[in-house]
Amino acid sequence: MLFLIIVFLASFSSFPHLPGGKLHMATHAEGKLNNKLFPQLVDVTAEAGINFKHTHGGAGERYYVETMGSGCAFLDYDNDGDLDIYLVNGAPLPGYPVAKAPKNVLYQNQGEGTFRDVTIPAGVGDASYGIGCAVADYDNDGFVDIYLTNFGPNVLFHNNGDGTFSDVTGTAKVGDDKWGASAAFLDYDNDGDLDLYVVNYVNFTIANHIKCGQGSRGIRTHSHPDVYDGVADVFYRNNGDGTFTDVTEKSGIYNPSGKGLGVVCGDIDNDGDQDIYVANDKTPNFLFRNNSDGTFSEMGLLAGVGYNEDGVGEAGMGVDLGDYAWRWLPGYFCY
Ligand SMILES: [Ca+2]
Ligand SMILES: [Ca+2]
Ligand SMILES: [Ca+2]
Ligand SMILES: [Ca+2]
Repeated sequence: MLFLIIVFLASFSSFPHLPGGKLHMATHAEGKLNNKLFPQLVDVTAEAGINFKHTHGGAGERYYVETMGSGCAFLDYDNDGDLDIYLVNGAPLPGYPVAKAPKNVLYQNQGEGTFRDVTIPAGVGDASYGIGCAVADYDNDGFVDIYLTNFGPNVLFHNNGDGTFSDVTGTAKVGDDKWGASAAFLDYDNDGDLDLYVVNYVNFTIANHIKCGQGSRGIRTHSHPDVYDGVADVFYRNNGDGTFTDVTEKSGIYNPSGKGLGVVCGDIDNDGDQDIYVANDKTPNFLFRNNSDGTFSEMGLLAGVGYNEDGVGEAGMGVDLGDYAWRWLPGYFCY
């Protein structure tokens, strides 16, 4: 260990930008010099023109849905070469003033470090209770589209290519109405169009809300995920004509025990097709291995990624995929 530390320090002492070859922390006064060595991130939210504020829409009842959300996406919706931002928001729950109803927001990148709110002209100010979103060009027309996972019916916005979007949820048949958490586009059947995996969380509704806390002391808390049952995720096959077909059961994806919050796709076994990993909250995670015939086999337990090292389902909420060991094989991080 000592050797490693010496090597580490010695490597820094060789940098010509450090006076005297000494290692020291960057200060604001030294920012320009040391930014080359120690990149710094600066909060530019306000000066970039972004004033979005997320609200969970609660008024004190502590509905479970208040504890989740919300997602966002970077996307170049206008194909001008810079990334724009779409931010998902909550919605009024019982008791919350409707006059202050929040909406999702789309910011157009102006190309000079600033953004402009184009939500209204773009037609993407969905007022549903938003949880997450996924962006991709599902119809291969060259313009990225937006899919929203809501607490309530999901929404698909088709990019019209002229700065506006159209809600095509009904036509596309992708408006699953359960509590959607995340979604991912992937071409599971390698036919050239993107299919859609939708992660659903639990069966909580306003009607079946369970009050938690210590009522005698006037203390109200949000509930634990164990209070509600999981619900099955939904998997849609892209028909290539603007519509999708629900293939959840046919593909072997259906499993109502999962309390999903995150999803990532990738070819984890290097056999040429996309596999799916779902992070579940307090229930075993799913690893759906693509069988290359339109079906999947769930093998989270066998692959060692269903539970933690104690054999317990973890509070999976987000997930990413990467080759952390640089072996040209994907590895998972789940948290
Ligand atoms: Ca752009
Ligand atoms: Ca498109
Ligand atoms: Ca496909
Ligand atoms: Ca595969």
